[in-house]
Amino acid sequence: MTVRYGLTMFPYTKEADVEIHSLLVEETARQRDKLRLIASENYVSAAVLEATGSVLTNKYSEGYAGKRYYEGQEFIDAIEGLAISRAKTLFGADHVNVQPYSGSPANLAVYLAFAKPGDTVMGMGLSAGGHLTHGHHVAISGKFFNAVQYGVREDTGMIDLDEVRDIALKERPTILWAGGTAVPRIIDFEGFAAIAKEVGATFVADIAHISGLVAAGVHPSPVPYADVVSTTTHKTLRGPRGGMLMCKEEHQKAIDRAVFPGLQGGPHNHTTAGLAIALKEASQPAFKVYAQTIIDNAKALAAAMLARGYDLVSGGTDNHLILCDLRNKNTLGKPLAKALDKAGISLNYNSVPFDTAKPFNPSGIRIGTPAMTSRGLKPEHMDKVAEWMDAVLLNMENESKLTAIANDVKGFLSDFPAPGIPVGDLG
Ligand code: DSN
Repeated sequence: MTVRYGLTMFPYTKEADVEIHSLLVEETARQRDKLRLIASENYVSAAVLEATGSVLTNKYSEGYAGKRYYEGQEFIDAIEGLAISRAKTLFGADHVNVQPYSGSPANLAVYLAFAKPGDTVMGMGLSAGGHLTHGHHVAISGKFFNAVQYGVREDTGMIDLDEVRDIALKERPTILWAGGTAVPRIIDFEGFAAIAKEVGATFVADIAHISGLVAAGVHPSPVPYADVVSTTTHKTLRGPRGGMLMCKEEHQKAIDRAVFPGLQGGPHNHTTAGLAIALKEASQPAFKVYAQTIIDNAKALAAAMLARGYDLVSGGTDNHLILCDLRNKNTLGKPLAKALDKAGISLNYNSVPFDTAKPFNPSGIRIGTPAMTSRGLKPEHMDKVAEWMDAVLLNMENESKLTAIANDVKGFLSDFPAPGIPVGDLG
C-alpha cells in the first residue's frame, strides 16, 4: 500500500522538537530518493512502522507469558504469543524466543546458554564474511572465549568443509557457528551439523541475513539441523529492528533463561508487535514471490557486473548479496562507496577474503538487493543499476557527473514507491 500524506509528516514531533523533525523528514527523503543497496537493510511495511511507534513502548514485561514480574500483561502476553506461534509455524521451529533486542544480544545469549568464559568457540572469520559475534578478537565473543576461526578457500571464495572439520577436530569447540554478514553462497548446514556432532559442539546457525529467504522457502533452512538458529528480524525478513532465537525443544529452557534473566531486562514490546506483523506478512504468498525476486535480482546484478569486468567473490551469488573485490579496478572500497553515495546509490565498503587493505578502507564493496526489491525493482532493471555503478567508478572525482547520476536515480525511483514512505511533499 502506498502511503500518501496530505499533512505534515510527524506533526507532533514538529511541535515538540523542530530539529529532530527536520532530521526525520530528511532521513525519510534520503531513504525514498536513494537506491539502497546495503545488504542488511530493507523497508518495513507501514503496518510494522505503526506498531513500532505505538504505546507498547510504554510497557514493562520482564519474564515470559504467564510468568511476568509486572501486572497488566494481558495484551502483551497475547502479542508475544502471536509472534512466537507465527515464527514457529513459518520456520518449523520447536521453540522460539522473540525477546532478543537484536542479533548481537541474541548471539550473546547463545554463549551464555552453552559456554563458559574461556571455552573454545569456533566461527567464520570477519574478513572471510563472518560476524563480530562469532569470535572476532575485538568483540566480547573473542575476548571472553578462546575463539578459533575458519575462512574460505582462496581459489574459490567458498567455505571448505574439510578445512572446517580439520579445525574443529583439532580445537574441539563448545560452540560451532555457521553464517555471517558477507556470505554470498548457500551454506551446507547439514554438513556443519555433522561436524558439530562429531566434535560434540552445539551447532548454531546465524541466519540474520537470509532469514527472509529461508522463511519463504527459497533458501535451504538450517532448522532441521541446528541446535539453535539465531536471526535478526530486520534484514530479508523485513521486520522491525530485533532478534530472535529458535531452538530444539531440549534447549528451550537454556535459551529462555539466557535471554531473561541472564542477559536482558524487559522485552521491547513495540518491536515484538512489529515482528508479529512482519511474520504474518512473511507467511503470505506475495512474500515468497518477493524473496525469490531478491535472489533473481542479485543474480541479474551479479551477471551485469561480471559483464563489466567486476571480480565477485566466489564468482557470483546464491542469495541476496554480492561481495565485489575491487582490486582489479584500481580503487578501494571506501572512496567508491562515498562516490556512489553522492550519486544516490547507498552501500557499504567491505573487506574481502585475503584482503590486503585495512578494514576501514578495504578492497571491496558489499551489495544487497532486499531493499530495492521491496520497491518493486526486477531483474530487467539490474543492468541499469550496474551501468550507474560503473559510471560512478569511472567518474569518481567528477562531481557534476555524480550529481547527474543521483538525479537519474531519484527520477527512476519515483516510479517505485518505497513501502511505508509517503510519496509527494514530506512537509
Ligand atoms: N551490521 C550487520 C550487517 O550489515 O551485515 C550485521 O550485524
